[in-house]
Amino acid sequence: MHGISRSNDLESVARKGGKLRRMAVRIPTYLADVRENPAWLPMFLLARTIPGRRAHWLAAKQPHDNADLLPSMFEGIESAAVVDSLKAEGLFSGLVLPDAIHREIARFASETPCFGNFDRRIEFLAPQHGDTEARHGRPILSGHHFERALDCEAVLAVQRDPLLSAVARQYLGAQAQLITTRIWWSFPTKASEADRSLASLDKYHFDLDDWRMLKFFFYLVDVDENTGPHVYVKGSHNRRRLKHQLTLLVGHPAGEILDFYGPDNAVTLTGKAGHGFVEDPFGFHMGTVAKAAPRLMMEVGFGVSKPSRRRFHGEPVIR
Ligand SMILES: O=C(O)CCC(=O)C(=O)O
Repeated sequence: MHGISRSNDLESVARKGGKLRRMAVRIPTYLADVRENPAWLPMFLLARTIPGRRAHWLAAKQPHDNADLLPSMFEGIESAAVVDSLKAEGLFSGLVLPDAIHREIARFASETPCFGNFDRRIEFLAPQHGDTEARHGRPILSGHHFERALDCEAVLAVQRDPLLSAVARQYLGAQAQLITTRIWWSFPTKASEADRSLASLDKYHFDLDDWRMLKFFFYLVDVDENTGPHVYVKGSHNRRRLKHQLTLLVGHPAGEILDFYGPDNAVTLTGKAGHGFVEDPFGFHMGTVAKAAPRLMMEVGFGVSKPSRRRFHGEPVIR
């Protein structure tokens, strides 16, 4: 009995040490963010609390345009239906990219070198992932195209589609603006916990880059249980344990999340190439590590504040 409680004590010390380390490594980035934009600090401290968010939401301006009248590649999707689902669940799944668009982006992503593990020194073509790992002698979990994504006309067409901006304005308010566009590979590999955490994989977390955000995701290859599907916890965008509001950490153990929201609310999003969904990333979500085949994904993100020059994923900042 004594042995068990002692080993539990040691585990808890190790866990807390891990948490402190995770917070400590981010301090230089936080300081750079405050220096660049002092308004970042109140956001960073208060946007994780439900009252702070609700207060900020009161500043949302009503949009007056009707972008549903503009031609969109997402035929038959009404922005109001998407927004209703986002408000209720934090998630709408059911967007479909035209075949020509997702095939063009996938071709571009296979033929354009990407950067492994967010490191610009590891540059390779996705089909050469195995050789590249062997050459560098380390697992390569992700391959980002960074600013090169914007050389692909099909990427720009998705980014500029009027449905995306209409949904963003109706959900976030008239201040909504495009902040990120990225395409990236997630490769099956044996990655360390630190690499997985950097790639937002295998740990429920929420995003805290702005007071109010929205992220559109599109699969560019078929994604099943073995291809690293994205997971979202429905309803977690507007309900939060006090404990998870009063900590600087954004990632939490699956047990704590599933106990609070119920396992049935964790939706694993699988779908064919072209399948898309949109989520409020204040809700808990995560990617999972691909087991059998690489996943290629596109993200278009919206926020309401001046985007910081530093983007976590190194993608271009749209001004
Ligand atoms: O790769 C994924 O599915 C998750 C991405 C993610 O967590 C994020 O963009 O915040």
